[in-house]
Amino acid sequence: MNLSKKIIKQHLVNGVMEAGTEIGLKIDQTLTQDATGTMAYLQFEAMGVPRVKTELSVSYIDHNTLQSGFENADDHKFLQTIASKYGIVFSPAGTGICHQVHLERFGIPGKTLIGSDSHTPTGGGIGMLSFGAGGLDVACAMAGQPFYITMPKIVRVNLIGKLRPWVSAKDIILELLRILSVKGGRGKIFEFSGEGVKTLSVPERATITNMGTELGATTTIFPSDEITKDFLKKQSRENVWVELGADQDAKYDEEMTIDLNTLEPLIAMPHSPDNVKKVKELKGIKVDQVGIGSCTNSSLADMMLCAKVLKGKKINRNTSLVISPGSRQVMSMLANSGDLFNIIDAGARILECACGPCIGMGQAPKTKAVSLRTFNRNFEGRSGTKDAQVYLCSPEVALAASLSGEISDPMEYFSDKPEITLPEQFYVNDDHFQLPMKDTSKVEIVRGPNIKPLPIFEKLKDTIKAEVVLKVGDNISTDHILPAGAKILPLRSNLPAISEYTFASVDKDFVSRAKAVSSGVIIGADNYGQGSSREHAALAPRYLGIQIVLVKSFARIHLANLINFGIIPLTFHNPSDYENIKLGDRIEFLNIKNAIKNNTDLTIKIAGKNIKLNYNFTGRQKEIIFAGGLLNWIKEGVK
Ligand code: MIC
Ligand code: SF4
Repeated sequence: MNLSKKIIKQHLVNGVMEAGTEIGLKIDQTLTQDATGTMAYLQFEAMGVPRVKTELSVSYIDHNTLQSGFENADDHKFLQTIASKYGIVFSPAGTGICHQVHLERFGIPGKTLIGSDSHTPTGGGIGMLSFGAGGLDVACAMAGQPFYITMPKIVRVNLIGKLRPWVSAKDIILELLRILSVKGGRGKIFEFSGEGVKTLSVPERATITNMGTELGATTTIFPSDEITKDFLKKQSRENVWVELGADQDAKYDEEMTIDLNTLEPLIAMPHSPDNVKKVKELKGIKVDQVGIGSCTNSSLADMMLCAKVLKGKKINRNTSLVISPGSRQVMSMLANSGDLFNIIDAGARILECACGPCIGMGQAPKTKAVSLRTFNRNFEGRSGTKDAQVYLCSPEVALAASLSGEISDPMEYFSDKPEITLPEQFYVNDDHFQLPMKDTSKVEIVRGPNIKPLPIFEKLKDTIKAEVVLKVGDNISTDHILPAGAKILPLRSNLPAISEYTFASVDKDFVSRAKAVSSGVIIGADNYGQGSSREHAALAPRYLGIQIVLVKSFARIHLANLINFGIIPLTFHNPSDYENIKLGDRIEFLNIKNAIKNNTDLTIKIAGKNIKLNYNFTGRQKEIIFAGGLLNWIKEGVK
């Protein structure tokens, strides 16, 4: 058996391990972050469960830390108090980015983890089976419910050889993105094996599993071996280590091989993580801004590389370099070793240990700027500047650009690569975490005025008469559907306010158009809803009256979120019918409820032409859709 199936088997509470069918998994750990957490905890509260039923649940504050108004700090207080009330570990602002901190302090090989953040698969770096999910699914897991997914195909990624100096783990995942594209991983778990695995440290593995999300993968995982043991030992957590891996004769649904010896520095061009080129092909492009950090590349090893490379040098006068260490542990160790001095002295700007510029919370580049970032997403406008040209690359490539002021191949630009020797023991100070209390009866949950109650949605009607209020193309990300950034992110707890920004960067008239009709349909193409796990990208459209999203194909987490909020996700039976529908078309979905109930054909008529639609819902999903969403379904006591 392969490793993924071993862990799935141990946690399987519903279904069978047959690719394409629905399975329910017992979830051991959950994590939330503040931008999705407020909604997740409001939903958990509405379930009336007195205390979380997981082995561990952690609430991180890492996204909204700018505090440009009262909203963020109010949310932080709410999250702190609701964590105390329900037995959740609270990680306050400044402690670090959820995925980095979870890997350092909480993750356990062989356990299951779901997080209300799409990059939760970072945990696969230590052999955890971890999934990104909508906040409501995380709330359900905290209430002891299984987590439902479609049983994925398991792909073996055989790593052979060893990376050359100045080529990094980031280049491995960029190579996979180049080969497979942002939709190539859908419905699949990527399980790494082969002799090359032994050459990669845990932070390097975590860079790969983190960005497996960009493939659209269900998750990604590495075995738990001696290298994992050493990582956990350095974190004084050797006691949670177990050896885990695939059997010698393990079977996989698909296999692919990456030869590390032949890889060279790669870079993803604007505006998609799969728009990958060799760095040397883009040599000489002037660079205005460099960002090093995010949950992809902010480990101590990444930061030590920055310090060693920058020591005694000055960054280019026309290039701004911003660095955000991933956690307080990393920051403290950099301060203690003197490495922080080398980074600051070279001219870098040090940011808080948080998501920061990765989600447009500050550091928006100048007009038409070229910005090189070690982050994981470069969707148009995500940086805060619509016409900025954002590239994704390794810290090695980012450092070369910050010194030379232009895109440079680190293999040519630098000479010998400095040796990075990690300390035997990492500095551990868990006092920053607020641990759950036994008696929570006196805890008052504090709710600021930005925290609005959950909306109540109607049950599904028999027939839906709706109008097409938006038609979009391929690879629409949740950043398109509901942008983040310094202005909009603080409104995550306030659905009426945040819904005003739905599709703001795609079509500024969308909101008024959607409000003007009583029920709306969105037409999309391939991989609709890729990217983040933010359930607001389903909640806000539903709040604005969207009842159906009809596309060529969906991304996994967004599809689950649509169902959770009672929007019916449908696909074209014949993808070319996408061309036959236009904005303003009125569509009647006759007896849709009955059709779905009885699994009968669903057709609509547009301009005299019959268009056949596909759907594939499990019994559970049907009931959720009929109830008008998961929360209604739970309240109805169906489950
Ligand atoms: C992201 O990287 O897009 C985010 C911001 O972390 C999101 C979560 C969110 O929108 O709050 C994610 O990846 O799920
Ligand atoms: Fe934060 Fe960026 Fe990671 Fe999302 S991708 S969790 S915004 S650092």
